[in-house]
Amino acid sequence: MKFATKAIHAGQEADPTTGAVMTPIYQTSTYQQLEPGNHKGFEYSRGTNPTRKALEDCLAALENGKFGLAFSSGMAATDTVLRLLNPGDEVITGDDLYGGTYRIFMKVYENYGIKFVFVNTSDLNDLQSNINSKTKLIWIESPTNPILKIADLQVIGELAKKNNILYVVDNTFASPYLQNPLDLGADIVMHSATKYLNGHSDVVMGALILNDESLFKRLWFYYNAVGGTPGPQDAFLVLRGLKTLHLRMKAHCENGRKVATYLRKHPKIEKVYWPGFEDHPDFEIAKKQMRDFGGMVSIVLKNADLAETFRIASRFKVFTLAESLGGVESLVNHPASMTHGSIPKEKRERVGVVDNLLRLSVGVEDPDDLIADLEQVFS
Ligand code: P1T
Repeated sequence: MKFATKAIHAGQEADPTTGAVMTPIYQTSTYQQLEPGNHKGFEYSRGTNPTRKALEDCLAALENGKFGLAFSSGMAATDTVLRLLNPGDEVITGDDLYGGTYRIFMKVYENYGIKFVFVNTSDLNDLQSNINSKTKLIWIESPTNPILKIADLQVIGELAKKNNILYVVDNTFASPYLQNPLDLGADIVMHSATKYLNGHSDVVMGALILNDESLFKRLWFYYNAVGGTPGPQDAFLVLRGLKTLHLRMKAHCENGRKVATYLRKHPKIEKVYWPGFEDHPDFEIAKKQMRDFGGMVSIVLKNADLAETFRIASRFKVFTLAESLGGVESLVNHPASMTHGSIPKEKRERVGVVDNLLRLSVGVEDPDDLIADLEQVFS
């Protein structure tokens, strides 16, 4: 089946008891057993729930994987992967990352004796030269949050395989509509389903998708044992959101291109980060592994200090100043003080997360209204 058909149908059949076409919200914590162990595949909703199972099967289909696991947040999904590690292990990851991912690495798991090495994931030599016998995990965001750097997912996959290292790709910024890391060698795809997958900014959720059954069993153990799993109402909402993922992503990409192109010519903007520009340093890799370039655009304001940047960020009327991304509505975010505030200033500035950087999540409103909003902000 092709993407749009899977987005609408995968994992979902008419309800066997009533014929309901939409998967019901199975709002139950537990399931009847006729005798101990004799049940219909569902025992207790921390471990399994039919609404969540439909969502997990749909997510797996969209990422071309066999197994899907849904979590109560993207961070809970990340945490579950990190539980596979042991003290003394090393992780290679990117120098540009979501602030919460940096925080769980450095402020939670480093305390358990795990070492995190931050490299420029667009530079394969930097990545390769940091691999050693203790390296047990490579964690990649592509496009990165918020600088929109692109890593060559396939080449990193080959490196990971050769060195027997678990390889995870956080595919939140691209969504499975734009790229499928499992097809490029990733062992696990991670998502903040809060973003494009749900698409309506009304749920916080995470997901892992993978192919290997023994790895799935290890992850499922922590999923059930620790219990960071979402409720059925949220699973229903994300399942509904997925039905329009392909339509929304097309519109995000079109609007993203228009906004990025407009801003690039604007005299008040010093720099525009968007991987669809032919002179973006990673454009050729983006073109090779992505179907389009997405709706995330980051900008550096010309000659603006922190106070002026705050003034500009507060002036938007159609864009809303808020954390998060990937919803139908356009958002503007100030990474240095909001989403990436937990990264030390000197570390974030080294990769470009400066005080005068704003990140736009371009929504699916009429692009003329988005551009008119930018026009009034910068006039
Ligand atoms: O917020 P949560 O669903 O727990 O997902 C965390 C997460 C993981 N990975 C990436 C690439 C992310 O962007 C996020 C969440 N990011 C934001 C809230 C943000 O505004 O960037």
